[in-house]
Amino acid sequence: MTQAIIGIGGNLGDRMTYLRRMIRALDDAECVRVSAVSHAYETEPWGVSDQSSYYNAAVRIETSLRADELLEVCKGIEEDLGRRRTVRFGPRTADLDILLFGDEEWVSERLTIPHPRMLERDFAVRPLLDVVGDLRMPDGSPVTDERVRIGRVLADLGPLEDPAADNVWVDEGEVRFVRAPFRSLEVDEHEVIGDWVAVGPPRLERGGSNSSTDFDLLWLEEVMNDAGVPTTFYPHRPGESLSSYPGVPTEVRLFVSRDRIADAYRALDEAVGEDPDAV
Ligand code: PH2
Ligand code: MG
Ligand code: MG
Repeated sequence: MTQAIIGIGGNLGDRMTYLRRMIRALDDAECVRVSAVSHAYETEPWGVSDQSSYYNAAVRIETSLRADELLEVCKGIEEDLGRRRTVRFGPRTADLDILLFGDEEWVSERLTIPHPRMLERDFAVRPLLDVVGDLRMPDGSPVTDERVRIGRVLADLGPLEDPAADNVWVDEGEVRFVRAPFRSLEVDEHEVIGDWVAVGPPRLERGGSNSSTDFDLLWLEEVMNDAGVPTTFYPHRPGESLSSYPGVPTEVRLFVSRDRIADAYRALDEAVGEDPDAV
């Protein structure tokens, strides 16, 4: 596992929503887990002067990917979030830059880590210091805001939802996301295969396969199997994509035999018990 810091930002559309989507998309990516999120900052646009102010933040992740693989994940998210324009330093909805990747240094045509000009940029350094207080560059020198001179912070917009901090993701007042340990089981009657029916956390928003959901379902599988309730994944176990097109996500579902649903509820009750963290 490598700890990496990704600077995120944008200055088109609903900037706060784009920050949230970027964080969510990172946490949803395979082999990536968000472990801390900075405040959101409004920052002075730098580069092309005739553009509106940016919202910037930093995300700390833990990942088993290599840096060049992580770059592809970031590019994919930018594309999914509608980034089309390629004006250098110009306006954009979603920009994800790998600032630091463990203590690794990378220099290639596509990727330079640490991000070469990050220490000059208030919009990179300020959020970065939120997520890692005592941070060092690969050469051992500390990250400080002493050298910042461009892209100044105009406003501290306060904390963003942190998917690592809570097992409930509240998005614009709505509970969107529930993480293990969870105490209520949703039986999805729309997902039935023979005598099997799909179960999962009471997640209100269903989407493509994602690492957090995979994590939740693997946890649930363990709870069920420990209690002797058989389960099966369909179309494949989390992480074992059968697709020959890695970019095409498949939604992984966990199934329980219909005649064991009562046992499934009981198993979950017993497993979670008085766990104060369970939701
Ligand atoms: N990104 C740019 C160009 N200029 N200015 C601010 N304030 N924040 C940014 O993230 C930013 C920028 C190109 O990536
Ligand atoms: Mg950038
Ligand atoms: Mg970029």
